[in-house]
Amino acid sequence: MTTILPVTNSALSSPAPGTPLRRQGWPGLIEAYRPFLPVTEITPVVTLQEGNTPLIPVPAISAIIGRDVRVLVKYDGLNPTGSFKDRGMTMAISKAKEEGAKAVICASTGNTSAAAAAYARRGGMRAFVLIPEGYVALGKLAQALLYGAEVISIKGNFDRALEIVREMAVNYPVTLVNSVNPYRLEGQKTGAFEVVDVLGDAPDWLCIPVGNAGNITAYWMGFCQYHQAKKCTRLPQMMGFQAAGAAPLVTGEPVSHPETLATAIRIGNPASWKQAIAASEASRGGFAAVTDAEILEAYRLLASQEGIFCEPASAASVAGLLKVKDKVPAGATVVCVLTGNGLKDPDTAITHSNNQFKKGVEPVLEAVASVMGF
Ligand code: AN7
Repeated sequence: MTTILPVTNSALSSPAPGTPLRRQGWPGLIEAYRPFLPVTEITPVVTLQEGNTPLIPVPAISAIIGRDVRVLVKYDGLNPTGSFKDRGMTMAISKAKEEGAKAVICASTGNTSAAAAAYARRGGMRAFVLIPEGYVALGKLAQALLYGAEVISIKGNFDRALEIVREMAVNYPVTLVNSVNPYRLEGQKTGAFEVVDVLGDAPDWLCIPVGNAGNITAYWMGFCQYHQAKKCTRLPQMMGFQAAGAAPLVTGEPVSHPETLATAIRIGNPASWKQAIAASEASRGGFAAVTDAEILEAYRLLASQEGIFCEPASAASVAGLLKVKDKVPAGATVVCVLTGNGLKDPDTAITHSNNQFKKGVEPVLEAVASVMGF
């Protein structure tokens, strides 16, 4: 006979970091990291149990770098809506609800819109999303629509969309949930906490794709806060990578017409520009640009050699690491953040897979065996 144990509140409290039970009892990142977050007992927590994503060793990439460098990827594409934006959105939407908001708005290259839509609807709010027409990957648009967002596409790029929603939030009863909303970064900093909780300390390098520069800012906040709390003994060097056609932090100038196949980071004037520079300087890190060809190379490598499907923008972190691999200290531990799931952008995968499937084969055993080469 099976004994059914009563469900207790302990299943909802923060599990001890690093224990095997972590995943099983995971309550979402607000409950898991409550002491580090600006929430109170009256904050209505809107959660989809985001966070606690795997930190996966990538031996093929480590081997390319050599010199005993250990590379792991923080696979944040396994969050509920398929990107790291869920970390920020659980906080932003919970706080918006606490403040009585009825509607939220964001500009987005796609992932923010999907996360805002999911969390806002779950929290009982309207979600308005402004997207650049023709430059949002299909999966992201599908999500925003199905979650029930009110989607508006503009004949302009992300930077223009962000200007518009910032003004909208000043003039109309809608709460802005782009990363200029400080609660977004508070939620996103938990990515750094999780990396430290699993590794037992901060890595030597943290490689991260940079678009609007919110996430690099948030990770740095997280590492610094954990360092102050003595959860880690050191701080990582923050290495930010941008697409070559949208690399204002590398060139030092806003880009008025950003272009890259990695549409998630097709951003020319990052909102958190100053904070990102500060993080890079304080950590003795840096910024570099990677071409679309280099992004695609890393994207295919991750999938075909490691079994990890991320979206092109996410692969910029690995492309960047490979580009500057000779600068990695021997024996270093490097974490690359894979911000979004590859399923977000099936078009790019199919167009750039370098692989073909055999079409139109007769439905008989011999014909199938023959195309298999037997
Ligand atoms: C997969 O969704 O800006 O430097 O509107 O979707 O914090 O902007 C997305 C950005 C990296 C860059 N990887 O992060 C949006 C949006 C993926 C992304 C970034 C984004 P930030």
